[in-house]
Amino acid sequence: MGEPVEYRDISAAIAPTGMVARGGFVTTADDALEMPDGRSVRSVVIVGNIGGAMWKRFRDEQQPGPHPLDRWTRETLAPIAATFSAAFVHPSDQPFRPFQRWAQRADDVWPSPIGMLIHSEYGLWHAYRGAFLFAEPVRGLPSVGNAVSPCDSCDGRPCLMACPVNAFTAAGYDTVACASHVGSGGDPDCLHEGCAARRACPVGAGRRYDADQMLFHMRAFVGT
Ligand code: B12
Ligand code: SF4
Ligand code: SF4
Repeated sequence: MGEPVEYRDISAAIAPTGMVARGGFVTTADDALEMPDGRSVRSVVIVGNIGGAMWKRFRDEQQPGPHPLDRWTRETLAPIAATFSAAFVHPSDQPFRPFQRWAQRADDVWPSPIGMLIHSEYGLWHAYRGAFLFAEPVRGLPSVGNAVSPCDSCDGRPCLMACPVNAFTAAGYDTVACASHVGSGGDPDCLHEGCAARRACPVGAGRRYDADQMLFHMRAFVGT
């Protein structure tokens, strides 16, 4: 067994990529997670992006071909995970790992009425780019459970009022209605300006993605 891994060292190794360590958690038997060599996973560290901090580096380094952001995040993060003897999983790896449930154990984020997790400072302008899986406990994980969701005290929940096709229903998120509006070019122009519901949220407005990042994600979503 090597030296115990410190969270602050993982965080420092990720920082130059423009991505950030987003906390971590110690697993339980219910997680039933295994390392590639069959050992049990003892702890998980989540990696994500906040606002546009990752974007310029991705645009500078991206390679031609399909799913350039998924490839770049994987090719950037997996070697960093390996230096800590951690396995790497990506949010698009199938079967899908429960990244949103993991994120809520790792950091103070909460489900918003529109499905995305909200952070009290970054609002809806953050996403997950990978998870490092460790066979050992990671030392110095940040504590969680110190804050409450901004949605609890949000006046009028403007996110729910902004969608032109009421895609957020009691039964869940209506992907078909959403994608057909985004592809139609109708007003509001969610394709070029980003999801109107997400933009209506006042929390973390200063972290909103720029036009290039917004269009990239919306085009990836509707496949254009
Ligand atoms: C499949 C998928 C989709 C599908 C279907 C989503 C659905 N609700 O049915 C499609 C392609 C439609 C989709 C769309 C989007 N997605 Co998506 N998606 C995923 C993916 C790859 C798997 C989801 C899953 O089944 N997980 C497995 C289950 C077991 O995990 P879970 O944590 O328990 O599942 C949670 C979610 O299902 C969530 N949920 C329920 N309803 C909704 C509705 C929405 C809109 C979202 C985002 C989540 C959500 O509740 C569950 C419990 O917490 C995840 C990554 C991942 N691995 O989780 C991203 C993920 C959930 N997506 C994400 C995002 C950002 C989006 C988009 C906003 C992308 C964009 N355009 O920028 C859009 C939403 C469209 C819009 N209005 O803009 C982020 C959310 C980040 C956050 N802050 O929470 C994730 C985590 C990916 C990432 N890289 O960070 N997505
Ligand atoms: S608009 Fe209000 S309810 Fe909607 S996500 Fe933002 S803080 Fe939460
Ligand atoms: S992208 Fe547009 S149509 Fe889709 S959920 Fe957001 S506001 Fe509604």
